[in-house]
Amino acid sequence: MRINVVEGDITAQRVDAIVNAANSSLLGGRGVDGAIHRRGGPAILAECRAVRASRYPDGLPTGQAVATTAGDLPARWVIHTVGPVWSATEDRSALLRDCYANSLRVADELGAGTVAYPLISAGIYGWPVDDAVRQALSVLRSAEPAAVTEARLVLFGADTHAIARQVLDAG
Ligand code: AR6
Repeated sequence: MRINVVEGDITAQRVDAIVNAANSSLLGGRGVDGAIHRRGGPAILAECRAVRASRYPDGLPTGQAVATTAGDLPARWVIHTVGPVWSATEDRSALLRDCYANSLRVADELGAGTVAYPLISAGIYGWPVDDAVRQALSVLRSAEPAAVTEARLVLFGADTHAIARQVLDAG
């Protein structure tokens, strides 16, 4: 699987599946979640409600992932995952890594060839950008999916992209 790191808006990516940094309610929020629901239209929320009612009445657990339609977005599917809130006192990186791995597994099961990820937990949930990039790359680099041939990490804004480039350049 090829890994590409780009600056951009995930809602504009022409890929088979985009990953959403959601919350466990699956009912939308701010950040990338808000942008995906806004640009994808009401079909995404309608399917989120149905998925929640049938499979996750208590909400989607942190680290898990589930797919819906991508509505009006250029992608075919949105894969919703719930990142951990950053903690300075507790190491929650296993949950963050689960988000990348489980989203990739769901994408692979769908037969998606290309998947775009935002930098999960690195906004409202407060994860330091450099470590969030390191965790993402380390999971994706060790993955061996059957269907997915490209994972794209989409960094929002020049500052975040610059930090990601530094992490990449540092190896
Ligand atoms: N495209 C790509 N990345 C984006 C976009 C976009 N359109 N918009 C923001 N980002 P965040 P979290 C970046 O806060 O930290 C929501 O309310 C952003 O700059 O979206 O996992 C949910 O409902 C940052 O680098 O997600 C949850 O309640 C990254 O996406 C909570 O926020 C993640 O920032 C989840 O917080």
